[in-house]
Amino acid sequence: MTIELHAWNTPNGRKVSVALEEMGLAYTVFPIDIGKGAQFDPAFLKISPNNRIPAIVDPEGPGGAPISVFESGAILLYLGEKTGRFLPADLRARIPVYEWLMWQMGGFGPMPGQVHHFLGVQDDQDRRYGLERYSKETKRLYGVADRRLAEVEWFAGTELSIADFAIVGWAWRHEKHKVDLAEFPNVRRWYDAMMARPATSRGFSAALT
Ligand SMILES: N[C@@H](CCC(=O)N[C@@H](CS)C(=O)NCC(=O)O)C(=O)O
Repeated sequence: MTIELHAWNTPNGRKVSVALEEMGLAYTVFPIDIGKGAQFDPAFLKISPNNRIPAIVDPEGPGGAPISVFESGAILLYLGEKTGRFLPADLRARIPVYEWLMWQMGGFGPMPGQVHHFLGVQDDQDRRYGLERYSKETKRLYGVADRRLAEVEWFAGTELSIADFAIVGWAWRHEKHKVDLAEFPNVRRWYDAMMARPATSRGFSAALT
């Protein structure tokens, strides 16, 4: 039985399609058109009470019983636990995965997301204020990533992990939030390596709409 992926073609949705492809898990997409308010459908709210995509339903959850999971970070952790892949069993090796996953969830997503929002604001003064504030923070975060990737191959160190899947979902939109990867050569190297992976590439081309 395949995992249900309830998502849309957005950075948070793509994190999960990339992870499912990388883990070799079969899945069926249930598009949730957030432009048309499908995230407020009572059936969707049952599995995602925060009315945001993505969410998954795994018919073969723990103990063989179905389980639903919302919040992309929780989904990635669940899938990592389920498969034993891209989430090391050793606690010391797992800590950087937690660190960089939480870094993404708390900053490298919410901040560029605000840039996307303010780019569409009509009032000049409001737009300028928002873009100055959130572009600055977004670029700071790219700088943090760039320094990290100057030291290690993947965010958690020597092994590719769910943290990379979380971060690549947002890096995929770097042009939209006006970041030039030429300014962040280590991020560029990592991003190109991610995109050259056949499974990651499939995760980005899977139809989510
Ligand atoms: N923290 C959530 C954020 C999810 C999120 O913001 N999803 C957006 C699309 S990327 C959404 O569903 N937006 C619908 C809305 O704002 O009503 C996660 O990582 O899953």
